[in-house]
Amino acid sequence: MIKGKFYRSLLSATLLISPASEMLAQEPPINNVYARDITSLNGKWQYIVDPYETGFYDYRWAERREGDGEAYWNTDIPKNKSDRKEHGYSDKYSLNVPGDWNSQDPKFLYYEGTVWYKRSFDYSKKNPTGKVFLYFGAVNYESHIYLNGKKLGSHKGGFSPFNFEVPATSLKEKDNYLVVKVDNKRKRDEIPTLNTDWWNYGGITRDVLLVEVPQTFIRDYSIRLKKNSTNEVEGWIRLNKASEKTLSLEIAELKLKKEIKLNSDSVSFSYKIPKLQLWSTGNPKLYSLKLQSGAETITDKVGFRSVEVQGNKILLNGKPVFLRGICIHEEIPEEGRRANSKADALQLLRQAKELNANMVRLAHYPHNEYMTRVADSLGILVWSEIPVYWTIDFASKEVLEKAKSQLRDMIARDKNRASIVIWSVGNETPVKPERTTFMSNLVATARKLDNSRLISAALEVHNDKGTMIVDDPLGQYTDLVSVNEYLGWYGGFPSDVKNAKWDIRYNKPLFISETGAEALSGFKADSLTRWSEEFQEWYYKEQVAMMKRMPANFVGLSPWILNDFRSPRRNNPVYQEGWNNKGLFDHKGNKKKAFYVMKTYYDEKEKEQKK
Ligand code: GCB
Repeated sequence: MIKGKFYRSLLSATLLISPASEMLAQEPPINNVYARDITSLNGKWQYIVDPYETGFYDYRWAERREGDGEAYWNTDIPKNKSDRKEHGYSDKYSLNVPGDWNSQDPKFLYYEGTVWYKRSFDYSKKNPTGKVFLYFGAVNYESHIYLNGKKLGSHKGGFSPFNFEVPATSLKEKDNYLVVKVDNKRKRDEIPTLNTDWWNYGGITRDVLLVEVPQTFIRDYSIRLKKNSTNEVEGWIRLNKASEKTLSLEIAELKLKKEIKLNSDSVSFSYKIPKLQLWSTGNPKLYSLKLQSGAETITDKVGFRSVEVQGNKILLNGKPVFLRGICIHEEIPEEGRRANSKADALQLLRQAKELNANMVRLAHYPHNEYMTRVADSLGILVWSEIPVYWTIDFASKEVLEKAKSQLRDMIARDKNRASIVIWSVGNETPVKPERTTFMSNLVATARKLDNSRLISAALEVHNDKGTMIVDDPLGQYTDLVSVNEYLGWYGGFPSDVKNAKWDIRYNKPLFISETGAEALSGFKADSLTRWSEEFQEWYYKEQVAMMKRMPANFVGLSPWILNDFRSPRRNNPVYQEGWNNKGLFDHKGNKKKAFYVMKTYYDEKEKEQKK
């Protein structure tokens, strides 16, 4: 057993990239939060819509102070009959948490701005000496959190978890008054930036939990298959503070039970395990892991597998794998809302399975934890991405720090998910020197945080008179070269791909991270009619024919996209009406004609691989 070294290097990387502000959420959040002693604060929360941020700024636009009776984090109940209160929370105005606000009331459909959420709760600590954390799965985008009139802190980033320790003196047994200011205004120097092709769903979009842990607790841990091995697992465990504890680690099914002595805050381990069954898409074997420290027990379900690039192939457990992928937004189209539950994850990933996909690209931001956990259990490989999308401010150091912090949070939460094989640092970023510096920095950061997975980014390909040239300099840094290709939709006709040639300047695996065409479900016409299902079907037929002619380094694709999804950029009054209709499934879960073209191709590829 080696002591703490690995984790230290990870930690120093983490510290370097922590945003410096006393009020920011404590980092990194507690890992595997669902296995802790938790109390859900999900449910109905009262709200106030505050487009002018009156609850936050006074009439001179100065930030309101703690005791200010007009601040919306303070009680809304008049002290006496002559007291003037110009804000108030009421059951007349309530929103479901988790949930975006846009889908919950027509008045919120296009709303971007501030909404204050409030809920009261009682809480008796289970253990009088325990610590209590307030945990948010995600809030889009900027949040300020107040408990009983005191600010706990703030957080930026719409797709990352965060938590705050609740000071013992702030929590009451009865009638705690929790207020969250949520602002989803898009801003140039945030991530994502002003311009995206998805709906900017606002709100407390993921679970809210109170998490109780002992004074000394397991903050985080990592466990995985050791590199170049098929029967050795390695990892580390980190407590919240240095301690001379003995921890126990158990995988009962493998008859592995180890007592691990700690004399600092973290410890590394590695154990040989005969008869280890590897996790794969055909056999997503998960083992129950139990970690115990004093009175604290954490369980998890973990799989062990290897993924690597060899030459221009991707190997899963040493064997070449073809990625039969599909892109997915975190959205339930039937209800035009963000996905946020295990049932939602099952719905989306089962649709991917119907297509016979073995891989999903979770676009364009980290999805909720249910998605990656369900992917683990269904045996679906995952590409997970941060929302460095299109034209963020690549010259800004602050923006780079924000991107790194989102990258770190994504990796921290999901590092123990066997399904995740690719971390992506962004999508379709424009080729220019400062962008390449910025993005290569992210690639290096991702590698430092996790050297057991592949790193990529979706690049653009340019079409020079029918030759698809892949020469983005970012390709030097990534493990596989991934490109978004829409030949025949953005420019030309689907049949143009017939003569397409590929000129790939990298001897690396080539993955087509997007390709697709729109069709309004049920619109029938001849195949030359844009927006018809027949046009989309034709597009897919030509694409599939091209896939069959691709160079030898072609390792798979993830067409755009599983479901139609909402996007305010899509304003054709007949065929779009605020929807990007490139789904293989429509708004109601019906399959379009193109679905069957892809499914047939994936069935063939699967057979080919089994041979
Ligand atoms: C892309 C983007 C994706 C868009 C898609 C489209 O290249 O990566 O976010 O939604 O094209 O439909 O144009």
